[in-house]
Amino acid sequence: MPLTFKTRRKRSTRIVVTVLSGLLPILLGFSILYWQAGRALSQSTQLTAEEAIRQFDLMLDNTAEAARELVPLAGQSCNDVKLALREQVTRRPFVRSTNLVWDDNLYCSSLFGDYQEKINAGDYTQGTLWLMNGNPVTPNTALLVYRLSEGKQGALTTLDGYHLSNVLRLIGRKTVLLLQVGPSWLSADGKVHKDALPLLPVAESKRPSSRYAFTVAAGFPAGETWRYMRSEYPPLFSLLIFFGVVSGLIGHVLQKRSSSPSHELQRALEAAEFVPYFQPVVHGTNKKWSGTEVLMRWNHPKEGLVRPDLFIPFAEHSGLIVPMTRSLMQQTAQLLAPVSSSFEEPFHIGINITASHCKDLELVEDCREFLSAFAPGSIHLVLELTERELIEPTAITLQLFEQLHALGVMIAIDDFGTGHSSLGYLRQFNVDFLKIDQSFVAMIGADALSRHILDSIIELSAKLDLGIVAEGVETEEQSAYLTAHGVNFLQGYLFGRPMPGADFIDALSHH
Ligand code: G
Ligand code: G
Ligand code: MN
Repeated sequence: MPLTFKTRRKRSTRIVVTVLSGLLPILLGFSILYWQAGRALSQSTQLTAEEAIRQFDLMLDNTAEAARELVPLAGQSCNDVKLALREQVTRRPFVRSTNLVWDDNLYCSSLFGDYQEKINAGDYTQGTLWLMNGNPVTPNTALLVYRLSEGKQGALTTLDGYHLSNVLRLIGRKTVLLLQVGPSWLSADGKVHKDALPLLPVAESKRPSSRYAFTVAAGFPAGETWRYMRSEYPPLFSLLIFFGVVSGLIGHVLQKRSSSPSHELQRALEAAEFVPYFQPVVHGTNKKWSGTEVLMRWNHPKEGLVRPDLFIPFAEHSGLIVPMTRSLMQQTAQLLAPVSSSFEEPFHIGINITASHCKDLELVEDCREFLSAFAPGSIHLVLELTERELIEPTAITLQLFEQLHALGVMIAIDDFGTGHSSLGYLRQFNVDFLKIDQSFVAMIGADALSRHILDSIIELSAKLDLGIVAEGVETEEQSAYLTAHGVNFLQGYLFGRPMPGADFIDALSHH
């Protein structure tokens, strides 16, 4: 059934909206936290890299100082300067060895004294720094060589890799920290590598020293942002989830509040809680039952019988009035069709229709189906349209009433006298009956002026050749007056109250 499908979709959209309103603050908060974590990590790597550069610069200052003091000695015989070389090694904490160079020849070293080795300036980055993976004395131990060269004179001083990797380890701690000199780089484990620098996808910071020919790279491996968030933000996560739940609840409550009446009506419609009550309409002259008005009642599981004035406005607003009326017509047909063959004259069945029901041609099909349930010619279907809300004469409504008339459906103006329908309106919609509002019937026996109004309405309908139904007849006096003035049909507590279908069928057999 398309109706249930509609409900299910509505329910699922409600769930989706609730979930979204709960997820939105969580997702938003989560992205902000992710961004914040990225910033914190970037700041951390920048500071770490700067600190490492500061430390390396200080160490190299020490090493460079030794070279500066020794370079004027280059060219003198090794025996004469050997002690000066060793003194630098002893005095300076970061100097491991010192060497003198003449014309690109290393000829004197603090360790061996006289020595011979060709120097290749190309090994040194910017001619000054060479990161080696050890030398003949200590193979496989990182070594940073500082070269100072002035003409043919030169000095080489070396810095032990142990100091360097110590800095990487101590300052880096959680950060991956690398020292790069030309094509080689040193990792915190003290190893010198010649391949490409490893990728540091998270918060990478690469900075050169402004004073020496090296670069420091700091960063984190992939996934560090999540690890950081997991270790730092659990309290914020709980807060986010709290906000999400609150926001989801608010979304849920707001939706429930806004859609509650129509949702409840929809539920009631599916549960078949809307049932027809029947009030007899009698002939003015012989008081025989000539028809009935079908009145909707809500058989509410908790509230009991609910009068239509309390829920019809909601039903109109939500558009449910159409399926509700359809259900009422189906129930009425089911109840009355079996007895319709015993009707001597066409029995009038009045169904209340709201203006909002006349916006399309759907009503025609409902009426056709209703009529087809009865023995042909056994009933007159009368649609009661209240005068308080008139129908706009648009192309579609005119077409609707044309088709209804072609089907033999009759039109009654309900609560007549309380609204303001013009004569043109009555003709345009081919009205068959006027139902005089009970407030005018109640005037009978009161002052003369009120009676005049009632008389004029009766006169008018006679002139327009319309049938008249008087509503709210409660006394014999009213009944006698109306009959005397030629009112064709009477309806009211005097003849019968609105009653359930079974009671009505039962009572019908006695009338
Ligand atoms: O007696 P009762 O309380 O049923 O009627 C109250 C009002 O509700 C009346 O104005 C009547 O026209 C309206 N009403 C009763 N049943 C229906 C119905 O099925 N559809 C519509 N649109 N109005 C109804
Ligand atoms: O559709 P309409 O507006 O005509 O609705 C008829 C209303 O009048 C219903 O609420 C019905 O219960 C009520 N009614 C029917 N007969 C009488 C009556 O004799 N006296 C009073 N007070 N109300 C009546
Ligand atoms: Mn009515």
